[in-house]
This record gives sequence, C-alpha cells and structure tokens, in this order.
Amino acid sequence: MKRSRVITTALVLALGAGVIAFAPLPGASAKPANRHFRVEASAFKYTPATIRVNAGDHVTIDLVSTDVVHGLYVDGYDVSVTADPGRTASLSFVANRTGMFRLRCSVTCGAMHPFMIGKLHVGRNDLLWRALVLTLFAGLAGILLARVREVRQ
Ligand SMILES: [Cu+2]
Repeated sequence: MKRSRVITTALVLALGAGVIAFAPLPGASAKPANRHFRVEASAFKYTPATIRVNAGDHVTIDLVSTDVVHGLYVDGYDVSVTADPGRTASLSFVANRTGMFRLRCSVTCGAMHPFMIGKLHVGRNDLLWRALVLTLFAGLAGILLARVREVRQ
C-alpha cells in the first residue's frame, strides 16, 4: 500500500472523529430560557412528578404545600426549599448539569416520606453518546490502521 493512501486513511479517520465530537446535534441547540414551574406537594407526592428542562435553562420552582410542611431537595444540584402548608416557597437554579436528578422531600412529613420523590430531567446527555460513538470509532480506526500496516509489510 502506498504511503499517500495511509495518510489519506488517517486524515479521513481524523475528520470523522472531529465531526462526531463537535458537530451540532439537531435539537441540542435550544437557547437557555427562563423556566417557571409550580409544583404541588401533598400526601407524599409532587405534582407534576417530573420536570423537564434543557441544559442551561434558568429554573424556578414554586413549591406549594397543601397539607403539612414539605421540602424539595434537588439531587446533584444541592439546592432545597421548604414550604409551609398553604404557602409558596421558591427555589431557583441554573440547570447546568444534564441528566436525570431526583427531587426529594427534605422534611420528614410522615410515614411515606422516604418515597416522596420526583424527577428533574435536564436536556439530553449529548456527551455520553458522543463519547460512546467516539470510542467505537477509535476502535474501528485502530483496526483499519493495523490492517493498512499489515498490507504494507
Ligand atoms: Cu417529606
């Protein structure tokens, strides 16, 4: 195999890796926005139970308790708020970490308190998929380059 062919193969592989790593994905380019949610806490559940935002969004949650004192702690963000019965308490943060995070009650509110759990879904985990595809691509490139070298010898 000619040397130019090896260089061409290596260039094509490098270009492919660059595209996988840096090309914008459709739907991932949503601009950060202010997102406001009203979450009702009552009898060991949150309504709505799941909150979906995009990475970079400025999130405000108004926690309204309709029975006893409840709290809301956001796993992974380490922010929390406590709402007295009939009162609204607010919590704000920037959703700068993607993934699924638990919303947990931070006030012991009764027997089922440990099961008072909601979800915060932040964007799509682009990085994980890109890393997986890049790993596969690197493996393929390694095999291809090894074969090219074998042919040369
Ligand atoms: Cu609780």
